[in-house]
Amino acid sequence: MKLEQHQITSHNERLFSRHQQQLAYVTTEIQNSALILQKLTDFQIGIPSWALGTGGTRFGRFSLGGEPGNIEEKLEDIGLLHQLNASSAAVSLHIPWDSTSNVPAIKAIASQYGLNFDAMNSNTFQDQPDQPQSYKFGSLQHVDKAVRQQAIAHNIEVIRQGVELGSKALTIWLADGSCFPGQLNFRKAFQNTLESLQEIYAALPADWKVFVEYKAFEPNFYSTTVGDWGQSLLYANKLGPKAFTLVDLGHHLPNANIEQIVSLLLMEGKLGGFHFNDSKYGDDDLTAGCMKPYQLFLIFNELVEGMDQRGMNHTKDLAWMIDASHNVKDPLEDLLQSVEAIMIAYAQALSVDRAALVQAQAENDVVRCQEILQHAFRTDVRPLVAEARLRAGAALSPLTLYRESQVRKELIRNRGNKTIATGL
Ligand code: LRH
Ligand code: MN
Ligand code: MN
Repeated sequence: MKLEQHQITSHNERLFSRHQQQLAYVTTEIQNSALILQKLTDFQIGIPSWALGTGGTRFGRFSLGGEPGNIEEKLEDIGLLHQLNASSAAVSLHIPWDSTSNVPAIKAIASQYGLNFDAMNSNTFQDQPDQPQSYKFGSLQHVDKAVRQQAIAHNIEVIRQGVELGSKALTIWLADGSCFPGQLNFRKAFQNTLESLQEIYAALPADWKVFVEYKAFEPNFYSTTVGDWGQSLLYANKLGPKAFTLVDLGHHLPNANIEQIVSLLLMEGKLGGFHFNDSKYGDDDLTAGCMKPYQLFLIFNELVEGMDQRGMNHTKDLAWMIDASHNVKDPLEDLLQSVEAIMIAYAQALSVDRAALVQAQAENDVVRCQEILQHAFRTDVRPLVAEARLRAGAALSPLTLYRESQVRKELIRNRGNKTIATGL
């Protein structure tokens, strides 16, 4: 389903005068609002193909209805999000959850909606029906070379599919690790994993990147073979210039200082991209910014500062992706909320008075440093984010328009009430 242009226009007309008042106020408050608007317009966030259906938990799943049953319908849903917010121009696929058997058709649908293919994800954390070897005791780390070879071949196949679609990166997340002390020789596991990654790296096209995603826990609960940013960085450094670390916000031990990690990875030129989400306990995969919006802002503060220092392009030089899963919300509404939260944090970080902060830091004026950051965080930049959307032909309030146009009802009418999206 697609929205008609007149639906967006009449929605915007209704909200316009209120929006104008709010915008007038914020543009007097923020010095560099023109620059922020331009950066917000350019900024695009990749939507994970696995977030478009209700995720469920291991205790159950409650179908929402109207969920996409194949990649074509997933692209249709992301196209709708992009129509609403003009900031969701990419999809991140997960193989084999997504089947790319009909590449020309998939590409045609993607270009019809103005979508690109962000990083491809491989899956060696589940056994597939016809595969000869099992990943029960790991994949790239496995003690048995035949298992490692199978996992390597899968990753190379994912690269091949990505090349056909026009993607430029592979994200590898491994469930590899151990559940009990003594189960694994850590060094052997590391070395096996490195050798396996080297074979995958050798298959990367010249203009591709590989992202090594780390996670401290789950499904293994004693050790994880790519357990933190240090281990991921070790692999990335040993692999070479096309290898980078990917930060998933939910993959750290409690209270980790993620913004400091981001700052140092940027300094080393080894930050590849993000999986945005939020969490209270573990890898909760909740809506970005729903629990710790200040942390999200602090992360963006480091990103803006570090990328500007290195002369990086805010939009193109990192892979910005969401990784979320929804149990009680309409996933499309949730994704609209996540994108909005990310854009807000980005705009706030862009509004930080950088020169004043540098000076306050040099003078060890701790109070002033805090005031500068919190002033930016506490300024309501939502009218700027809305204005960027308006200029791009999207909706002033995407969520309101989504509900007004009864999108879910229409999707249920088209796809049925008992639907299961492929994925988690
Ligand atoms: C692992 C993870 C990884 C997977 C996705 C489904 O927790 O974050 O990125 O590919 O979830
Ligand atoms: Mn992830
Ligand atoms: Mn995760």
